[in-house]
This record gives sequence, C-alpha cells and structure tokens, in this order.
Amino acid sequence: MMRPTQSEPVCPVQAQAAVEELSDSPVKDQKAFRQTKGHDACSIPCDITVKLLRDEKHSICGELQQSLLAFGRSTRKLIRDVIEEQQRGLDVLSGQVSELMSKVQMLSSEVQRSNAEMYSIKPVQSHGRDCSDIKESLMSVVPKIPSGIYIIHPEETDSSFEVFCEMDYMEGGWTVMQRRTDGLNDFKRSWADYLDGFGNLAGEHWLGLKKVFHIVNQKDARFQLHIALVSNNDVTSYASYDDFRLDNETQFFRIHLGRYAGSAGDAFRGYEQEQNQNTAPFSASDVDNDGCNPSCSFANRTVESCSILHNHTGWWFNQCGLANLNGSPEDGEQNQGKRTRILWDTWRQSGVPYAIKSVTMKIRRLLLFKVNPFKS
Ligand SMILES: [Ca+2]
Repeated sequence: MMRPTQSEPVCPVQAQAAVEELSDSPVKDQKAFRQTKGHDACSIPCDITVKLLRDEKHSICGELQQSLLAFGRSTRKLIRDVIEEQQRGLDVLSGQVSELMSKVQMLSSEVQRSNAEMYSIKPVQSHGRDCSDIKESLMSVVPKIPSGIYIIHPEETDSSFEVFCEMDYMEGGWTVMQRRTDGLNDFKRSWADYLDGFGNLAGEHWLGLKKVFHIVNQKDARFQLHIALVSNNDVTSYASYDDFRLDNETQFFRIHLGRYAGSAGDAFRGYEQEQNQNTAPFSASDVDNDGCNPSCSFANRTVESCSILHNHTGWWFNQCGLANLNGSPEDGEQNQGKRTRILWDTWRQSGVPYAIKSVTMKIRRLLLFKVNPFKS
C-alpha cells in the first residue's frame, strides 16, 4: 500500500485569516473553501493559497481603484455640471441686473429732463400768429372763443407779445391796434412811446408801430383795417380799408391803405389831394414828418408841427389832414374849436362833424385765395 506523498505544509489558520480578511469575496468561493475545510483543509499548499488570495486581493483592489477612479471622474463631472449650471444662472442674473440698471438710468435721465423742462425759463408760449390765426385754430375746438388778451408771435419775428383780440365783433379774429374810450390814458406821447406802445390792453391803448408792423408784414398775409366810431350821442359808424400795411421803421412806418368802404367817409384820404394821409410817414411831437416844412398855413394859422397842434399826439399827419384818432375823447369847453379831439372829419351830421367819444382801430387777415397753376 502506498503512503500518500508527503505534501507541503499547509497553514489552515493563515488561510482562514486570509479568507476572513477577504470577507467580501464571492460567496461560492467561501462555500468551496468550507467544503475543503474538513479533511481537505490543508490539501492546498499555503503559499499557493496565499498567492491565490493575493491575486484575488489585487484583482479586487484593481476593481476598487477603477471604481474609485470612475467615482472620482463622475464626481468631478457632477461638480463641473453644477458649477456650469450655477454660472449659467449667474449669467442670466447678471444680464437681468444690467437690464435693470440701464432702465434705472433711462428713467433717471427722463426725470432729470422733465425736471429741467419744468424749471427752465422757457420762451412764452404764444397762442398764434395774430388774432385771426388764433380764431382759425380755435374755432374747430371751442364753440365760442372769448374776446380778451392773447399772446401772439407773428411770423418772421423773434418776439411774442400780448394783444387784445376781439372775437365777437363782425365774426371775430380782430387784433386791436388802438382804442380810445374814456380819456383816462394820456396820448400826449413821444416817438419812442408810439414806437413801442402804451396804455392798458383791456382799455385805452396804442399797440405800437413796431408790433403792428410785425403783424401786417407777415409772409403770405394781407390785412384789413377797420375803424369803429361812436359819437357822443351814441351813433355808430365805421370806415374800412381792404388792405393795410406799414413800411418799416427807416421809412417812419409810412401807411398804405387799400380800397375804402364804410359809413364814416374816407377821412384818411380827405377831400383834396393835400389832405391825403395815405402813404404819409408817422409823426410824433419829437419826430416831424408831417409835410409842413417849414410850416403849413392852416385855418389862417401858421403850423409847424401837426402833432403839437393835435395835442402832442402821434399820427400819419400830412399837412395835418382830416383824421387823427389819437385825439382826446373829452368834450370840454376848452376843446371847442380846437383840433385836440378825436378827429374823423368826413363823418358829419348836417354838415357838422360828429363829436366822437370812442374809437377802436382793429386789423384782421384777409382771406387769400391762392391760384392753382394746375387748374385751367
Ligand atoms: Ca413840420
């Protein structure tokens, strides 16, 4: 009988320890090991077992390392994804912040602009070029345009100024250039005053030659002059000229009148050529353009200044003439027979001139019908 060959020494304790050390080794390997634990426990040499276990351990370690590497990679990717996601969120927020900032800046500049507009000294806002223009622009908006003081800015001037607009009389649109009613304002004035105007717009006043010139000198505009007279015994009358304009200051605001119509007679032109004030320059007590040079013989008197003869008032005198609406409405005895009163000599009753207590001179745009060159 043959004895079993002397096998190499086995070390079950070591093997057991190795197995225990690798407690997470596959279950079937443990089972196989337990089966051999009985009499075959030391049938495998220790060094082989150790080697096997070591190999197995290395393999498991390798797997673990791979898993760890994979875990590290996926963790890094996760972190990268999270960071990218956060960055995208930050980018969106940053865009929204910039948008809000620009909106705030825009609103702030808007507020500054409106504040500047509110507090800056702006040029006076005019209501129109003249009272006719105001009437034209308001009549479609307002059922009844009130008479009163308006601000006008005639074309081709750099100035705005107040005028009294009559919006009731004869369909309205009248710019008042002179009014005498109660004698409360002194019309004994210098050239400078007649140039710039004086008095109270709501009452007696002279608008001023410069302002009237600006109104009637507008482009594509022609003006009508209307003179309304009231006698001491409340008879009314009028004189109207279908064209009225003034030359400029260098021509001393020479007056140009169109066709006359009315009930008071054409006192501007008078009865004779030497009384004709049409095309006469304006005179005042200190600026003499009256055609009496050096003097006129007038009602058996020698007159050097028509202005002084007419109570130091300003007018378009021509050898004095038959009209001076800047005279006084007073009817005192001291004025009897003197030429200090409001004068419109052609308005007479039974051959005697009316005593005039009030007068208004007003101007209005004439309707211009433009010729259409394409219309036959
Ligand atoms: Ca003179």
